[in-house]
Amino acid sequence: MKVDTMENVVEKTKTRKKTQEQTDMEHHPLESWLRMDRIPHIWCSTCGIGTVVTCFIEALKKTEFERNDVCVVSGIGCSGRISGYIKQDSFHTTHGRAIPFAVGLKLANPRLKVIVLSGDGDLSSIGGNHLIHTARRNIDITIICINNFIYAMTGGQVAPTTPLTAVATTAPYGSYENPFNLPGLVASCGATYVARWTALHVRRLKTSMTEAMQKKGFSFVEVICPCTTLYARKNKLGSGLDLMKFYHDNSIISHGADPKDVDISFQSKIKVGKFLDIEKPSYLDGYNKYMKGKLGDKFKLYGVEDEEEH
Ligand SMILES: Cc1ncc(C[n+]2csc(CCOP(=O)(O)OP(=O)(O)O)c2C)c(N)n1
Ligand code: SF4
Ligand SMILES: [Mg+2]
Repeated sequence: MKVDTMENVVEKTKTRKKTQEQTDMEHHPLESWLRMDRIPHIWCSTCGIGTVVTCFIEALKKTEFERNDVCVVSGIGCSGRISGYIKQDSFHTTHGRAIPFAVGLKLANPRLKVIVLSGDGDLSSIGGNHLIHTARRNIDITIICINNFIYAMTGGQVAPTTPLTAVATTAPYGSYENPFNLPGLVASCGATYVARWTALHVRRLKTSMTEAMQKKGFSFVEVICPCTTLYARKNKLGSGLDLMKFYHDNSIISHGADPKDVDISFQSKIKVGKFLDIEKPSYLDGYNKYMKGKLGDKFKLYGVEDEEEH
């Protein structure tokens, strides 16, 4: 039998190691959660949306939900593309209609965990009415709102979230409209969980996403996210790295802050944190309790697996 020399053994080990490294590099660590046939994605280099996707998948992995029970819904926009890349039951709906679509899914099959991932324009402009009424009804869905302060996909127009004086394609001298404070809006309408982070706060963002998904009722996580190609360029804010540095230097962790006090002004301090985490009956809890009270035994509880629990 031929015995390998020491040099041969070292060489073979090196080759084996290299092959393993190459294989690792060829495989994305979240491959089983992504529709790899759609990669490369459309997002610009240094856009923050990819970070949100990674955080979301990591957060979802931490929950107890069966993958078959999780649905992801998006509207239209750069952020809205998320539903196309995540390998879950997912729906890329029409502009502004992600929430009603999600509500329909949830009410038709209350066993599902329904999560909306979409943009600030989609959710608070054309979809604003759905946002406030779904929060008011405390419907048991989770919303992750990617706020890049503009309509990015269509060229950087002013949005209901554009800070006063920030420049957009439709506001070349700066915006003179008062923007929404989204955490304040949804909290005042009836949300049960409200948090805000930036795309820099990956660890905290993941934790909030997991908490939001596990919360019963309407939960909302806002992610302040760099749009380098349009918002940063129009406002001369530098590169994606500069924006991350800005978030680092200007975010103030303010757990428990009153959501009505967390407005964002142009390039000033950003309050981040978990602002609200309360218990109250969800829409279906309220429906079941009310109707049971009215109809007694004639009423069959809806969406409750074990009637005895109620
Ligand atoms: C009914 C309708 N109106 C307008 C549009 C054009 N449109 C597509 S995406 C978009 C804005 C998206 O902004 P946002 O939700 O903030 O997503 P972003 O691209 O910033 O991630 C608009 C106005 C459309 N597709 N459908
Ligand atoms: S235009 Fe802005 S939001 Fe859209 S992919 Fe590029 S950087 Fe991201
Ligand atoms: Mg946007």
